[in-house]
Amino acid sequence: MTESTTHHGTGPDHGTGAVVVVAAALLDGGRLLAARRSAPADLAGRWELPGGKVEPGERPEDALVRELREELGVEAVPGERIPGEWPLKPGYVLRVWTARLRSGEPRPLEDHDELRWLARHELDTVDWLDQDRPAVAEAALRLPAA
Ligand code: 523
Repeated sequence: MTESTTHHGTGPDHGTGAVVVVAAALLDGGRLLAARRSAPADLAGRWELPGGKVEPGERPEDALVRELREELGVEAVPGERIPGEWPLKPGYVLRVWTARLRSGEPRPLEDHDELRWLARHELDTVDWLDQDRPAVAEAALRLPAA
C-alpha cells in the first residue's frame, strides 16, 4: 500500500495498522444515549456507545455519521474527539467523538435491541462494555451534574 492510500487516517490506521472503530457519545437534553447490542453472542446484552468500523477511504467523522444513520435512523453532527484510544479485539481500536442530533429520534434499527437516554446519575445503571467505560466516564463530564 502506498502513502497516498493511508495518510488520511482512514480504514487501517496509518500509525498502528489497526482498524479503527468509531463510536458516538450522543448527547441530547442533558443525557447520553446508551445502546444494547443484540450481537454477536459474546457482546449481546452489553451496552455501548453506538458506532462501527471505519471503511477504507472513509474519514472517521463520516463513518460516525454513517453508522448512526444506519443503526439509529438519525442525522448526527460529530463534535469533539474524546481523547484516548482503547484496544478491542486484536487489530481493532476504539475512538470516540461526542455528537449531537441534527434530526430524527434514535430507534434500534440494526445491531441493537434497546436504547436508553441516561442522565449523569443513571450512567451506571447499564452494563457497559468494558472498553467503552473510559469514554463514558469522559462523556459524563459533559452532562449536567444534577
Ligand atoms: N465495539 C466496541 N464498542 C463500541 C462499538 C461501536 C464497537 O467494543 N462502542 C466493538 C464491537 C466489535 C467491533 O468493535 O468487536 C466492531 O463493532 P461493530 O460490530 O459495531 O462494527 P460494524 O457495525 O462496523 O460491524 P459490521 O456489522 O461487521 O459491519
